[in-house]
Amino acid sequence: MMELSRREALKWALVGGGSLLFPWTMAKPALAQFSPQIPRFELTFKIPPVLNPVRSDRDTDYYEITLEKAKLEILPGLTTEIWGYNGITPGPTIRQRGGNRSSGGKESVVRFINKLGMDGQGREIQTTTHLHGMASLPQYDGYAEDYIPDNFFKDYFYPNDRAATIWYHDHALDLTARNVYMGLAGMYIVEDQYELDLPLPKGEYDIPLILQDKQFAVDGSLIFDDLNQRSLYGDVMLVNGVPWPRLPVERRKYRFRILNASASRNYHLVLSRYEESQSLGDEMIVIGSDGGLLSSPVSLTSPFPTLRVAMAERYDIIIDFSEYPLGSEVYLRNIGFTGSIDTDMRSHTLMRFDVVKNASDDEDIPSILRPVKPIDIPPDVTYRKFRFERNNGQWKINNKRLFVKRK
Ligand SMILES: [Cu+2]
Repeated sequence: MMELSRREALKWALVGGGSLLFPWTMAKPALAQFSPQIPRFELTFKIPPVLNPVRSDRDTDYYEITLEKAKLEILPGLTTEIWGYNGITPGPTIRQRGGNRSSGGKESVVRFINKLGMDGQGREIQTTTHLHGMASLPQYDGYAEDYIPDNFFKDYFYPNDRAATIWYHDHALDLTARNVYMGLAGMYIVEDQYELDLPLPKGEYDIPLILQDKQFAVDGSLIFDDLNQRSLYGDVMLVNGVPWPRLPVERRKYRFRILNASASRNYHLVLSRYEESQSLGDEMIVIGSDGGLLSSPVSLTSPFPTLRVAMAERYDIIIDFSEYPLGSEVYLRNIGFTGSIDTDMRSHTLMRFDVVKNASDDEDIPSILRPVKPIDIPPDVTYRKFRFERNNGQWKINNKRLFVKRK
């Protein structure tokens, strides 16, 4: 496609009735406005605060999180209402000691208190919490209709038996996309003794990167328009809730825990020394995925392959900034389909790392991270086939529709 400036694109869209230049997912309503424009790579990178337990006993840590609305300054000078865990988005990070009980692993109980109240249409905001990646018992899994009523709480019990980067988010029937988009998402990190003993970057060098895209109205409010459950692509890229942040880094290794908490957007991530194009030889080393540490690290060196991160997926990566001279600017770019209404590539670049300080580390990424036992598949195993699709506006599995009785 031709490269068009924002203004030209708008003009052409008006001429073409909004249908010529844009894929069908970008229907007319989304074209009505772009988010307020802000300069990129100026806002300070933020790390969601780590939540302390309200109490602990020998086997269990107990946490409390309140779901509430808040008004935040996300775009400079504007106020945005969000629905957040403890009034922030992303919510606080839970960093939980897990794994074997014999080596210090603990269970956790998280009390989620619903103080969200009503949505813009005057309906009670229904919510339930799913801890995505935890093998929770059914009663703590956050089924889509297992609501926490307004002004009630629910205690969720988590075994923490596998070390991994996982996340908690709203899971309400039909409204998950909206509720997560409004802010109900947070990271939950399970660590065990085995992983803590490995020479991987820790503490301030172990950083979450929660990726989201959103669309804002001129007054700063969030626009949620999923085009009747088809898709939603924003034109503002946020990392840990901050649009296009810049992170000053030292010349050493960092571990980043990447979570795609976007509604529809897939990422094909690469590092680049250029803001709007690829440089060669920039390396990300993948050490973990949804299930925790990989058996061995995998090096991804630009331009290909890229790190593909689908919605809700997590990847843990190492970036060694000692590969870059002091003063370098390194961009985290998404070279995949941007899907958004922005035609000037702004959504292709998510954040910038500024290499500002000499440093050293003695972390040597081990060639074996965690030996993974292959699964033995018994010879008499039964195979079943599930076909997921949507037709005539209905979601179906094997051509059957789940019948849901609405109140
Ligand atoms: Cu999930």
